[in-house]
Amino acid sequence: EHKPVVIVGAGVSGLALGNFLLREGIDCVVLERRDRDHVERRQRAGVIDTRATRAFRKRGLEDRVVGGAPVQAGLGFRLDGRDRWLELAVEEQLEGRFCPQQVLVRNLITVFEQDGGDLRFGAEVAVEDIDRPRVRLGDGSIIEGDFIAGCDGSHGATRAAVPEDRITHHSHEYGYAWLVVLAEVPAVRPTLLAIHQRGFAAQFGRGPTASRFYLQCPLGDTAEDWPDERIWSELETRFGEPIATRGPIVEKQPMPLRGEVLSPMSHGGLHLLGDAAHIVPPASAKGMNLALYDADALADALVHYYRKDDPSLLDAYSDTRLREVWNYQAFATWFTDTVHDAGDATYRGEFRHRVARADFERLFISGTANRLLGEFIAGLN
Ligand code: RFL
Repeated sequence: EHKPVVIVGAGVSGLALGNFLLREGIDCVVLERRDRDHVERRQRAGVIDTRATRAFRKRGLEDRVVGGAPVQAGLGFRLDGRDRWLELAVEEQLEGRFCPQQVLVRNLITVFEQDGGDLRFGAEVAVEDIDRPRVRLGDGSIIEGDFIAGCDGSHGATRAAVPEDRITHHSHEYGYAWLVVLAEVPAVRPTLLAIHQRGFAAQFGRGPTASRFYLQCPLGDTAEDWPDERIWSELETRFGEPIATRGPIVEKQPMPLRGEVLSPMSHGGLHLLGDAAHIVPPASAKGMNLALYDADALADALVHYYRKDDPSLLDAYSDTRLREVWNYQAFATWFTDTVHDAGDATYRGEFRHRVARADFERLFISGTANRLLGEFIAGLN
């Protein structure tokens, strides 16, 4: 008799895994501590890349789940206040979509419920045992599973349930922060990345009426240091052009940029996915996508286990995922450092500044460098 796969957390990784397992007829339950409204409103990422789109397509879910305009064939930079359009040579990149994370999450919830999935909101999980998988809910009830999928983010209960001597935390601080701003302003261009001596800035559309703005700022800055007027004028300086409309700012919060990897990602009957296992800075636009690749890989491994009685893919889950996670950490550190150092020379000095400029210019000169960036953006490297 099989027990369910207990999925902790209804973010992108938990909901994607739940839907994948449901399609394969594998029994699962998704447990989420917040209420539905909170989960459906949480605005974060904005791009589903090619590889993640294909994971939904492979299981017949693309049309029901992935919405939004196709991504562009390149990236729109402003270098020292002037337009520099970087055309990307990788055609496959164009299968990605501008899909705000909360739209994806809402679609995943709808489809999971339409297909008869067991999803419980307001269900805060405490992990009782990871070797004989067992969790306890707030009301004291116990759920046993064949496996626990830890999809509960970087402050969740599953990663914390692993004894310290069985897990290694690798972390990296970038040394600067981003002021993360959400405003009711339509994006003029789908992507705008400014490299400027005063620091990096960016604007990304989040649906037709909202934008995310990012402003590089020193570690330790608080939201109070950034009155709305200062945000707008600093954005205009770094973009080198006026902001057409200044709509209401609905959220602003400084976020130190960091990378983190927990190793291994599997412990007995517990497998970690998404932010529970690894963090990449938003500059890489890979956080949500890595969470989706994890769900894709774990679903494949579980199908193999249940259908063919073959645990080999499950046993290999951590090693295979970590190889790829480190590859994307490598991309994230390179891309993040390049777009910051190519602008502000004060953080890491004139030498790194010039190296970063060379790294940046190479993307326009070398087809090979351009292709490599395109592969990472598509998620196909
Ligand atoms: P999630 O989506 O945070 O979901 C975790 C869920 O677990 C629940 N939970 C629990 N449930 C039950 N019991 C417990 N004990 C629980 N503890 C926690 C939580 O309530 C939550 O619902 O994690 P997941 O699935 O790993 O997905 C990861 C992504 O959400 C994350 O990587 C991205 O949002 C990162 N990210 C970006 N990623 C991109 O790919 N592109 C971007 O442009 C991008 N921009 C961003 C971002 C993250 C941001 N923030 C706020 C961290 C911009 C921002 C500002």
